[in-house]
Amino acid sequence: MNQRAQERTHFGTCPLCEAMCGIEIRTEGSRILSIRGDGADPFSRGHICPKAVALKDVHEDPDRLRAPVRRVGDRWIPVSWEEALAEVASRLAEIQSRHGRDAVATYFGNPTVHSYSALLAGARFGRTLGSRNRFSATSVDQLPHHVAVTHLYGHPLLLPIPDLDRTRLLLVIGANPVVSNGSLMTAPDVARRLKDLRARGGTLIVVDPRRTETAQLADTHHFIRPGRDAWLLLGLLQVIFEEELARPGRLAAFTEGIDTVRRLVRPFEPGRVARATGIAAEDVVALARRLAAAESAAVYGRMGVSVQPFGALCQWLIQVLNVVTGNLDRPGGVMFTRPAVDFVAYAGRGIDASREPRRTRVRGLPGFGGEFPVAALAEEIETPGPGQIRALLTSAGNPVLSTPNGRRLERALASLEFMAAVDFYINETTRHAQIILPPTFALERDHYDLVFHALAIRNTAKYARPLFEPSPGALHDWQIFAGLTRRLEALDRARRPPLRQRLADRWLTPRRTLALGLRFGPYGSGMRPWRRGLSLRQLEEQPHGLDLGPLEPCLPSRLRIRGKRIQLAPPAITVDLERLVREQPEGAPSAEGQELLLIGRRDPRTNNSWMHNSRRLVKGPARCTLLIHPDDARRRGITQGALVRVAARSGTVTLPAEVTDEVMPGVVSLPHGWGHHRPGLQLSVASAHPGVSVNDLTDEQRVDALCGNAALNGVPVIVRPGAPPDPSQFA
Ligand SMILES: Nc1nc2c(c(=O)[nH]1)N[C@H]1C(S)=C(S)[C@@H](COP(=O)(O)OP(=O)(O)OC[C@H]3O[C@@H](n4cnc5c(=O)[nH]c(N)nc54)[C@H](O)[C@@H]3O)O[C@H]1N2
Ligand SMILES: Nc1nc2c(c(=O)[nH]1)N[C@H]1C(S)=C(S)[C@@H](COP(=O)(O)OP(=O)(O)OC[C@H]3O[C@@H](n4cnc5c(=O)[nH]c(N)nc54)[C@H](O)[C@@H]3O)O[C@H]1N2
Ligand code: SF4
Ligand SMILES: [Mo]
Repeated sequence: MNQRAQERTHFGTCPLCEAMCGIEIRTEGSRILSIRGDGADPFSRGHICPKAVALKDVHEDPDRLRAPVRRVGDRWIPVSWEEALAEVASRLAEIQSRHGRDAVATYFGNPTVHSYSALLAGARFGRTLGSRNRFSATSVDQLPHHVAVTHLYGHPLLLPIPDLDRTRLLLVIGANPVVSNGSLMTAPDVARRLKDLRARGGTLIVVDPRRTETAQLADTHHFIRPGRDAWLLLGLLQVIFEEELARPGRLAAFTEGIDTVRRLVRPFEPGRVARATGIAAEDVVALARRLAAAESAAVYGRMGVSVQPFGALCQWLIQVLNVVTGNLDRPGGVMFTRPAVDFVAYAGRGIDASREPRRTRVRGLPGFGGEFPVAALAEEIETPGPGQIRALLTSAGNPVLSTPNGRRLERALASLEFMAAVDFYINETTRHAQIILPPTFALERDHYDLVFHALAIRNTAKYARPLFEPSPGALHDWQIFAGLTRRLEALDRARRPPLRQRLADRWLTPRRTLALGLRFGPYGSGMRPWRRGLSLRQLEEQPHGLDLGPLEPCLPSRLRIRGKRIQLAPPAITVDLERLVREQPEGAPSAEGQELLLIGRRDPRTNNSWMHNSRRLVKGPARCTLLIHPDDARRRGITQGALVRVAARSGTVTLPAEVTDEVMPGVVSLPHGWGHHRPGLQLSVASAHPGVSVNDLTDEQRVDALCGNAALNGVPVIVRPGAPPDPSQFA
């Protein structure tokens, strides 16, 4: 045999964020020579960001676990897969038999959504486990979007997507796609697409408490006081109705409740809105007129308007604005996708959002889509009584750094009877596990974006074969979940479905499920039922992906609600207007007030909490800094680069200040995903660049009461010149 390893070129999809960039990877044997953008990918056209190259670092990372480990005291010792899987299954089953099914909780993190096989097998495992204590990163993220669109359109994934390449006006509220690369709007190379929008005479308007990288590309940027977006959105609607500018067009034929909206928004006149938001009344009026007059327009709001106390109200108002201006389901407006695996179409009728939700045991927070808000996790572990959580399985998540009040969650994790993690790093969360089950990394598995094709600004489909064979004995996420599911079934007859079902489940691997999903999808030319849709083979023959065309109007048929009529003013959401007026005093916080409002930010070289072990992503000046306006800094005697102490109800952190007028007065900003100073991590690079965790300041008691989503933005904090770091902080 030829001893020299062969050079190969492989085409795949970057699995790190929602942009689905095509990548070209050259390898020699098991070595990665280079990672570049795939110029032949019809969607991403060669674009990548610095993180794609760091895939190599994670792949080669010596800190990454390759085999299961068990914690003995503060040491980790290797165990066989058989032993590890058997122990996890039997401990979970045993705790459930003593304390009931709900005593075992699960938390699924963000990378789950980037792996179709983990998603499918994880869901199956959850059904077999049978606990209602399911949590995920959804409730520190996009939960309000799902709630709003389920009420309006009948399915949590019927999310209208900005028709970015054709729109004439894009209003971006609380999103920074130039850095985040777009979210609930898969749009690779989004910065170029935004520049193209302006080059074709279109308009980009950004509303954000920080003059972001996206704002710098915009025609207009408005600062807004954190958390006051609902006021702005209500004000825009008020002007549109007051000036008779509403033009729902063909949508009127299947939309009810427009008059209710008109009545509800009447009190929110621009003067009041200005006092609440800090945006001048004439700017509110001008913005409303512009939106109404645009040939086509898309209002788009993301994290800034989701993870705040009125997230669901905001997301509903954004939908309403798009409807009353006639921009829903219109080219250049916001449109529904038609993905090649079309789970919305298979769903029949979606979730009935008007049903009274299940509520958490301790605080009574509402559930949604079969899970509970993660802001309730720590108290559900700590509060004794029937239904108390005594064991936890986390997968692809790092809630100690990514959910509010990480300090409290850490204490709660340490008090569990048992914890297991499906993850390949020993990080701030998994260090609390007794057993860690490490799956293969993304480059060793096949890839299809089940979720993000359904959220993309164009219909495309792309399947990638694994770049590398998994190393001998390694298991994929889905195989770990299948193994746990099988063992739980074997331990307990009551969990065992009938034989026929079990055989079907065995046969229906994630890959076969994907193949079937494609076959039943809307694309393909075959007339025979078994030749319908796309075949997986067809996709395999197109390593750069298939372009299936621009988004197309599809209403009302695509609605998943009874009677195919949109109820624009669902009472379950509109009641929240009372809370808004009650809880948000109109004026600005008093000038004497010592408090500043803390917001988050993202950085081009981070991916939530877990890529800081890549040297190329952490090198250079520290990026975990507190942005503070010069006036606020001066008043507190804070100078550029000096250490500051930031205190909130949940805790205190100390970090360098970056004095800049890029944030508005009264607002400070900290990125999330840092805080690698905890003991017991196996993250040698990250631990040398620890930063502090913003979620040691955020508050698990601050949620959007309507849906339970964490209110991570707009946290009141006190900022003082800082002493050197307090050693107790590192305990
Ligand atoms: N580089 C990088 N890219 C990422 C990630 C990452 O960690 N790093 N994470 C990925 C993930 S999981 C997601 S969900 C997406 C998120 O994608 P985005 O939502 O686009 O990302 P953010 O940077 O959180 O943008 C939120 C914006 O809201 C602003 N904001 C804060 N509070 C308020 C407010 O009260 N009102 C208004 N109007 N604005 C406010 C912030 O200043 C910020 O600019 O990014 C993804 N992409
Ligand atoms: N304050 C504040 N907090 C935030 C945010 C914010 O803007 N501000 N953003 C929120 C958002 S949008 C999100 S999505 C969450 C993310 O929250 P999480 O999903 O809880 O956290 P991640 O940092 O994405 O952690 C991912 C974990 O998955 C592991 N991992 C990576 N790939 C795989 C894989 O293929 N399989 C398995 N099993 N594990 C894998 C990594 O090692 C890491 O431990 O954070 C949220 N937290
Ligand atoms: S933008 Fe997202 S998908 Fe594209 S290369 Fe960067 S991390 Fe990967
Ligand atoms: Mo996210």
